[in-house]
Amino acid sequence: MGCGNSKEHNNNHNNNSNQLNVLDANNNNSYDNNNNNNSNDNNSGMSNSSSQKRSNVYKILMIGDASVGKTSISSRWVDETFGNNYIATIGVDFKVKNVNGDRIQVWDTAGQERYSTITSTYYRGCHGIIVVYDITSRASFDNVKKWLEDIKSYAPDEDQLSLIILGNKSDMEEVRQVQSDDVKTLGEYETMEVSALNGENIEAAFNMIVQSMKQKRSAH
Ligand SMILES: Nc1nc2c(ncn2[C@@H]2O[C@H](COP(=O)(O)OP(=O)(O)O)[C@@H](O)[C@H]2O)c(=O)[nH]1
Ligand SMILES: [Mg+2]
Repeated sequence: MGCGNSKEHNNNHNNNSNQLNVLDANNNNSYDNNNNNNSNDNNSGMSNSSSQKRSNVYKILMIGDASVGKTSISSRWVDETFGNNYIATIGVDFKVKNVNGDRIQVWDTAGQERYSTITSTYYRGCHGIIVVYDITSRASFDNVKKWLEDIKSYAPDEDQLSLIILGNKSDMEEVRQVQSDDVKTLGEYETMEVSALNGENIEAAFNMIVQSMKQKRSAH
């Protein structure tokens, strides 16, 4: 079940557990705005899982270098907006979107990716991981390998995990540094190019990972 425990990344973190529900103060209203039938679930931070029907909750993590568009992708899918939020993000938090009665949590890192302080705490209990790179940044693509290694370390039971690799900013074709085919060199993964800006493939990408998570859950 879930994503493992195992080793810590480095030792200057300690940690986000007190910050887990701190995000952009401007953005408080966006949580769970797709949930219109569960009024006593206030959905801030981690404390509410006991009030949820566990079997209907899925946790997806957004992973990838800073500035690749993790937050933008999450906002595009959950809030159907782009660009006017998350001015300064600290800590980690999640948003929830209801999909046919399933509650999909999308956990977003907020700044830690710059300092390699994403640790096992963040990976714990996840069902899906979205690894994001930026098609206009070769470095962000090269680092996908590092993120995949992290997943191997922190999520030992990969069989139980749904994973998709997204190349974001497909709207910026003219400054592309990563060719569409390059992602195949990473191995056998589900991949897609998306744009949080114009929405291309965002719904398709989340549909794919949600379906995969549901299949894995129902298979055992
Ligand atoms: N052109 C374009 N810019 C994007 C896209 N997604 C994000 N950005 C921009 O890239 C920058 C970083 O996005 P952000 O979501 O904060 O990245 P994060 O650090 O991975 O969360 C911001 O200036 C966004 O407006 C996209 O699909 N297309
Ligand atoms: Mg972000």
